[in-house]
Amino acid sequence: MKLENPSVHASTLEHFWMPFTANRAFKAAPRLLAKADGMYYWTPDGRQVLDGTAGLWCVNAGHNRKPIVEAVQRQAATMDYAPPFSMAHPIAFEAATAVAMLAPAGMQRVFFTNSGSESADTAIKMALAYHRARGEPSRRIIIGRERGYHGVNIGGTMAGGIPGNRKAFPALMAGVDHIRSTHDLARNAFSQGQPAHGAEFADELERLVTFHDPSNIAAVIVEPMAGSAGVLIPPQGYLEKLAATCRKHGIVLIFDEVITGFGRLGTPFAAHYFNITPDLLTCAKAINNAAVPMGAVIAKNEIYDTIVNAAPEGQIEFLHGYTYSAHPLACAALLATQQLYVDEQLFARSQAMAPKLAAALHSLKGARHVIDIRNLGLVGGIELEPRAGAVGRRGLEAHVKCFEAGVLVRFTGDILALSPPLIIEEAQIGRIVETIRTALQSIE
Ligand code: PXG
Repeated sequence: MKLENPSVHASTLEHFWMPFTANRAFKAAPRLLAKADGMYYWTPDGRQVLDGTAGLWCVNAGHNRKPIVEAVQRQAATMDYAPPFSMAHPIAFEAATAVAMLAPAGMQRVFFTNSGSESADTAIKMALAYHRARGEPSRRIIIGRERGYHGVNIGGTMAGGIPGNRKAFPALMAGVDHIRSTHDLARNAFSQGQPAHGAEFADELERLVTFHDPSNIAAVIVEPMAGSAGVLIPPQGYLEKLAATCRKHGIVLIFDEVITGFGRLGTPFAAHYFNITPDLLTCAKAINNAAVPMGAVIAKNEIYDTIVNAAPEGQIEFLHGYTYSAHPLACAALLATQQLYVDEQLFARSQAMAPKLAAALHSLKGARHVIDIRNLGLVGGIELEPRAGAVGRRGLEAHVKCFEAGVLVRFTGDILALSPPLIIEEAQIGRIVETIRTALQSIE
């Protein structure tokens, strides 16, 4: 059917209620992207913008890569959609196998979702279902961490630790508790890689476990490296302590790897980077280069076996799933993306470029407004001194100045974040960092 109402086609900004956006400010001065290729975006008026953020931490292979584009086109023309409940299509199994092959040993069961938020909520449900299947249904408390981000669905909102995201929803907040953030500027400012101080922040988990009693605690969910709340790098020894406490008390450890998954730290997952195997691992974004919405929860085989074997034969074991779980287009994009990661050895490339990014970033020490610089893998964080009485303004203004100068940099409050596609060249790293330096000079 042809749309007859011409207003449907008229270009207006008012109808789209934008996510995580100051709608009124944005619509007064929009920043739009209309085209992308490799390391670059283009604005509708044809201005080129170097992508320092891989979209939103997700386009790890670079934009509009031909093998991915063609795989999605082929799949769209072959079979647009097939139901995933008590039915399936072959590439769903191929896609799960590709992810399982990359995952840590013993974690070869893959549940598909459509986003990082859905992955967080799915993982929380899996942890609760697992304890129930094991005969310990009293384990219901979920422990997150201050400044943690696990998306915006109900489970992720309650387990998350960003006050602004939580404050309007007090009724959701029963049954959760939080350990403190590891951010410690006084001791760790300008650390390179993992900071030396702060392993003891993990001791708080032991305190909460004692306080609530282990028999009531289902899971701990943390980002191994927290991205969206401002690039918070785990102190040396911290994750090891968290994992040991979980193991000791039979608590399910969930790593939220929505940002760290698929090469961001130079390894398939942060679990490999830190050599710690969680019980559940959530991912999304770079799983298929963000070409089609997709996420996944990777479960320990034992969790799958426990839940599945607890149900009577012939009954659905885990009453959960999405209409678009393992969507054929998303699976096609996944397979092409994973092949591209292998063909171009992009995880190794990420590892090789990490020290170059770190050196360039840390050259900003002493630049105007900079109070900390953090790095891990192909991730950088630059913390700015907040302007008195206007927290967050400097971050926003730096972001806008960089965008006007042709470089896309992410900001969260007064922290600038970098997470470029893994195909980035050294000269492009230099350009990003010099653009930031100039932008910081030009703002108050
Ligand atoms: N977990 C983590 C660790 C994330 O970073 C999500 C879950 C949610 O994923 P979805 O696909 O539902 O958005 C994320 C998402 C930022 C920024 O500014 C980061 C995210 C989302 C929005 C902004 O860094 N990450």
